[in-house]
Amino acid sequence: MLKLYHLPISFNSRRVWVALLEKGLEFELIELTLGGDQLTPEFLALNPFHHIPVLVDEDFSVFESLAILDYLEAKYPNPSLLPTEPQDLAIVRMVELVTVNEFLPATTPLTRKAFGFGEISDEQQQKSVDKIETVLTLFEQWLGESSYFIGETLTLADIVAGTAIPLASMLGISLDKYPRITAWIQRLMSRESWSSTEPQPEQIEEFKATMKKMMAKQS
Ligand SMILES: N[C@@H](CCC(=O)N[C@@H](CS)C(=O)NCC(=O)O)C(=O)O
Repeated sequence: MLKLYHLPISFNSRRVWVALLEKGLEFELIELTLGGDQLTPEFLALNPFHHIPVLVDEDFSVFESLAILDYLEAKYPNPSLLPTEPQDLAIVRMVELVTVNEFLPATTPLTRKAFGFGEISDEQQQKSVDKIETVLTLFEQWLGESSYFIGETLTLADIVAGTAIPLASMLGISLDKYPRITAWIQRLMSRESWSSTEPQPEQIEEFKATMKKMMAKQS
């Protein structure tokens, strides 16, 4: 059976978890705390960079969440989560990469501040907010009048962006200016794959405590 090494509050692993559910696959979840259990020889053999998620499929293991999503799509193509039309495929890839390379890094300083892990300057705060607003403006435009990024079909674009974008409002960035994104988030949250993988407040608190302990050890 497929095995997913993950942490429920990780955006990087939740996108894989949602894809497994959307594909209706059977899998086992192996939860790490990231409080040091990612540094064991057993886990380092799966990913020398000690990152979750890792997917193990019999004797083959994959790390890097976007590579895992591609593997799942190629190996278990039904239901399909990737379009074949060239422009649609380009949009899916752009949404995935803008989410991981632009949106999530811009949220990092704001998350650290919100978690009480450090202060940031007004300039840094504004830079992050501006970058997030640029992503939101683009996604609002790309969603257009459709239910999902690619018409009426859920794709990897919705999974990757839709498990990350709600963080903007949690960090105090209002989504009022983005009615299409707001409706799309509601649509996604009504899916079983989203509601059943929603991080719980106690899991967030537990993770904060683990991080605080690790930061104290490092200082
Ligand atoms: N680019 C990687 C990023 C994975 C990643 O950063 N995972 C974090 C949790 S969100 C992690 O495992 N951190 C533990 C560590 O660095 O030791 C992916 O998309 O899979």
